[in-house]
Amino acid sequence: MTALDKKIQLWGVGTARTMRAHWMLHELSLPYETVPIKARSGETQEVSYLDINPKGKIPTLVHEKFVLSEGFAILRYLSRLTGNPEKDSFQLSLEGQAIYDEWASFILMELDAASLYVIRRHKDLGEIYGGSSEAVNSAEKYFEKMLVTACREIDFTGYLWGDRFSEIDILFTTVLDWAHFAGIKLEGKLVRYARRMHSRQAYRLAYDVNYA
Ligand SMILES: N[C@@H](CCC(=O)N[C@@H](CS)C(=O)NCC(=O)O)C(=O)O
Repeated sequence: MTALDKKIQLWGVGTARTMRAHWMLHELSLPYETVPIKARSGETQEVSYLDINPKGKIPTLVHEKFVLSEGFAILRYLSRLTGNPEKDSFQLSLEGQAIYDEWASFILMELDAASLYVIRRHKDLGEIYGGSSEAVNSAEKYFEKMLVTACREIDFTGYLWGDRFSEIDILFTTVLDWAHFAGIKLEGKLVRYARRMHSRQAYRLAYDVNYA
């Protein structure tokens, strides 16, 4: 039995962060079981789930006995497990891998954690984390500034990193989707890039599972 024959289970649906793992599994055509628990439904705090992921967060991947949380770690694990999506020579180079790390850090830290998640915490989840229009306004401005600055030189007619589709496109597209959902207006070239990513079959299949 190879690692690829072992059962894969993915816990969590309903958010941009869970979408990342579903999308990757579909890109890789890996059969898996979805356990459709949702954020703030109480399901993430049930003892049976906390036994699997004590952080009480989704997504969590269970690959037979191996348990992994953090969406980006899940994407990296699945990529290493399968050797896909295949990388081009730039993507395999030292500089290419450094640029990968740069994009991943930027998307996860600046666009996700420091901007969109701040907006979510202090707007929709204000009852839990404290509502604050000041925090929301400043996070929106920060998001736009970071996005414009990072994207100024890029035409977005290809993939975000190198010449092949990668985990970076999954991170970036899900952040753009989240921003759109949060009411942030995106530049035309970003909208066109996101539409192209949305037309991938794996995106559509994952979307149906994640947002069913
Ligand atoms: N750093 C984690 C964050 C995961 C996270 O915060 N997930 C939220 C949903 S987007 C969650 O599980 N919330 C649980 C709850 O509030 O019940 C990742 O990127 O996977």
